[in-house]
Amino acid sequence: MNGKVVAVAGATGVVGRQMLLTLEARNFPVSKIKMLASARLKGRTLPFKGEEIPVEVLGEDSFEGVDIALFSAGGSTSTTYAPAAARAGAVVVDNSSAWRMDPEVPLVVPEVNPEAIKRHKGIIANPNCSTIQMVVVLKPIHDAARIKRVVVSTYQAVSGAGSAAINELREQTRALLDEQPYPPKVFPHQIAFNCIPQIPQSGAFGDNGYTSEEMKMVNETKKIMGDASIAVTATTVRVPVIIGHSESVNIETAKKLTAAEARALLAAAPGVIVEDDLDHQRYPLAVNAAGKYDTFVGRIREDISHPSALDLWIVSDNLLKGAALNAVQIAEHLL
Ligand code: 25A
Ligand code: L14
Repeated sequence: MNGKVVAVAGATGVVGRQMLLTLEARNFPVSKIKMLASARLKGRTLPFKGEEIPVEVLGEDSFEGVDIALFSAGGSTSTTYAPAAARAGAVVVDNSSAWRMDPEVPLVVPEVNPEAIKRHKGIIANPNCSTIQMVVVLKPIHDAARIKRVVVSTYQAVSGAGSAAINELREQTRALLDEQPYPPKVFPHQIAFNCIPQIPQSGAFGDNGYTSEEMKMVNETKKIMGDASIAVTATTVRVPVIIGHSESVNIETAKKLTAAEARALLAAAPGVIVEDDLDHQRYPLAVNAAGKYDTFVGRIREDISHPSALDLWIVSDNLLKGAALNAVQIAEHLL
């Protein structure tokens, strides 16, 4: 038995459940698993490797003997409990935004900056989902041609906002098809048959007019890539998709890359699959990326409005590479 004691904080959530499935699917060496959630879920059980494990209430005393703690229970929970877990001797991999921009905390995408992991002092931050799938594609392009500026628009799935948001899209779609009213609850406007340019749905806009999701893409990209000179602007949009974030990305480089050169660089990049066959109408789609570990890129072309820029379409499963898988990959590096 040289497996690890692993705790999952927020185990009952949409991301927490994918963490459990990913630990199982990748045969992570687990000697004991602790399922942690809020008091509301007390008495429930969750399956792991064929066993039903009782859900425990998350508290300061939950982490005795825990080696690795995966957190996905929101920012305020991580702010309160991640330091307690680290003090108890666990290494925390935190999915929330609470610690990401703390200069003492590494912000890691293993395909991009694995070397940052060893600088941790007990907490490692998992980046924002939209940022993760973008930087795995930016990294090989930056190494080859130095990125000067990125302009991105996202098309984000409702699962990023949790299980109540998934229910709202499903129930509202059904209601509207039946010509019944369904007033929005999770989202500020109707999400069925619509697009909402505000993520998170509950967040205020900043003084500069950007949302916090947009500013995460700006700031986290610079930190993960280790290059504050990369200029980024983002518009993040919620669309009526259940799983899979899509992104339209324009990348201006110092050195010109042809579309063929970019395609070759991306075909060799870890965690990236080029899906770009116009003759057969093949390009990345959210419904195909759902359930997959890779980040898919297509519609790779030279920007006709600029001498040295590319346009790309990037899609990945927001709950896997965007959250649970990236966290488990970080934990694998800790082994
Ligand atoms: O804005 P915040 O605070 O930063 O949080 C944003 C939310 O985004 C998700 C995560 O939601 C988070 O709560 N999230 C975080 N990182 C993400 C990422 N990288 C991400 N999403 C995408 N990508 P979630 O639904 O995935 O998970 C929430 C989990 O956290 C547990 N939790 C919440 N508060 C807690 C806590 N655990 C311990 N202590 C606390 N104080 C939460 O457990 C869940 O596991 P739970 O017990 O609160 O609820 C579990 C299930 O209950 C149902 N449910 C949800 N909301 C309600 C509800 N039932 C009734 N009423 C509700 N209002 C759901 O079925 C849920 O799965
Ligand atoms: O910062 O789609 O990780 O609502 C993840 C889910 C941000 C919002 C994060 C979404 C959140 C995002």
